[in-house]
Amino acid sequence: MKITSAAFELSAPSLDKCPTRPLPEFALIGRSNVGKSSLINSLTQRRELARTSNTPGKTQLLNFYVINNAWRLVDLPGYGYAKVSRDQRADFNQTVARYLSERKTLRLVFVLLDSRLPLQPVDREFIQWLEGVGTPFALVFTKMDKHSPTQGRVGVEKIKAAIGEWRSELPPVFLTSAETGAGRSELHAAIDAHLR
Ligand SMILES: Nc1nc2c(ncn2[C@@H]2O[C@H](COP(=O)(O)OP(=O)(O)O)[C@@H](O)[C@H]2O)c(=O)[nH]1
Ligand SMILES: [Mg+2]
Repeated sequence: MKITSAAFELSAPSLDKCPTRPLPEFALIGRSNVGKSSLINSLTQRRELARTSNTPGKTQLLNFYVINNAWRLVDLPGYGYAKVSRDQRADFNQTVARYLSERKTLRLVFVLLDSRLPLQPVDREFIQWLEGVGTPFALVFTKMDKHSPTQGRVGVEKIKAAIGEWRSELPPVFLTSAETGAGRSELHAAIDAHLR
């Protein structure tokens, strides 16, 4: 897939503020700092399209990016962030929940997991919730450059095994690094397949 254009469209605080022009959407979600914004930059090969930061909970809106004037990437607020008030968190959880369960144009959700960590309870809860909703999703392991290939594989296998404890079949899995661009072409191919 060739990325010919990538542009920020808008940030939405609620479902009724999301873009109305119907384009297929691919959403990224995961805990704060898992690498959502970095992956958007890597996928689009634009260094500063999505803001990356070290401040958990800073991205509290649904951020829409139009790619090739044909589809969107959607950077969703991270779940499980700590530095946001309880009220705000509840708000955003509800907006994200509604987006993930009601958005007609949503084709696939990329659930990002840090390849260096065991499956976190909040990740498990989210994945199980998403399964209940029935929205198609894939697992994207991030920061694969941060360890040796062997270490990385072991970590990923552990998380897959943890998910396999309640699922008979794993969703599609991608191993990525925003640093090296690993997994980019595989993700492009997955998006391409959903656009046909
Ligand atoms: N080494 C490495 N660092 C990454 C990678 N992806 C993200 N990061 C770093 O992790 C931090 C959080 O990334 P960010 O994209 O802002 O996460 P977000 O909160 O999920 O949007 C930043 O310091 C990034 O530079 C990666 O693939 N490799
Ligand atoms: Mg971000």
